[in-house]
Amino acid sequence: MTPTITAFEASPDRGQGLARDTRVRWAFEEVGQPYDVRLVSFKAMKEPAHLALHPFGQIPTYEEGDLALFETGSILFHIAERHAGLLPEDANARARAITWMFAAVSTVEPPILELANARLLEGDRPWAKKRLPVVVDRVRDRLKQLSTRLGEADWLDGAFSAGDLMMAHVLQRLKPSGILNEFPNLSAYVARAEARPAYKRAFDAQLAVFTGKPTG
Ligand code: GTB
Repeated sequence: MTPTITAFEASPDRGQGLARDTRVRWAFEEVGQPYDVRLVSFKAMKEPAHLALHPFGQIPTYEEGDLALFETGSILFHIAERHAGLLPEDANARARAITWMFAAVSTVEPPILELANARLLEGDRPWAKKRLPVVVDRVRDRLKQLSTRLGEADWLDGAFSAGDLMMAHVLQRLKPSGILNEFPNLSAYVARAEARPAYKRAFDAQLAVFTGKPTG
């Protein structure tokens, strides 16, 4: 059965690939699993039919038969568990790759989101100018730690895994800020991830929603 995911009908990033359906599309492309997409408006995301799938009224969701999932961490894990290509066979290496998936969403993504919110949602608050450097420093600290761990390696733990997919997509959100460029090994890491054919297919598919032009 072909899984169906949801994505923004009109993504605020205008097809830059920053919305989280991109990471799910990318995972499908890495493992060669075809998928369908149902586009939803901001209004529909808050209505009962969508809330039944996603209690927080967000995208993406994942449906396959009578299984419905939300949260990209869980969706990626589900895809990676059921198909070869995103998690190593060796049990310990697999556990470490899963650890990087968690690290991406629970340790690296939060300060990056805080920065996005500080800039986009709170920029006009009276305290915004004072707070921003604190938030930027928090992101920098986290990137410094990640950069040290990655070192000169191509990927976080051996071969490319779901952990790298998640981490690279999380880091992409920083590109407009310029902070990523302060860490050349991390920008090279993201560029390496973006050069993967599977990423390109996923990116083109989400861009096609914005341009209205079919891919392929
Ligand atoms: N933790 C959840 C997950 O990983 O699945 C978070 C899901 C989430 O934040 N979804 C966002 C959403 O539905 C879209 S991706 N937001 C609508 C709402 O909450 O009402 C976040 C996103 C949105 C826009 C941009 N952008 O424009 O650059 C980037 C990322």
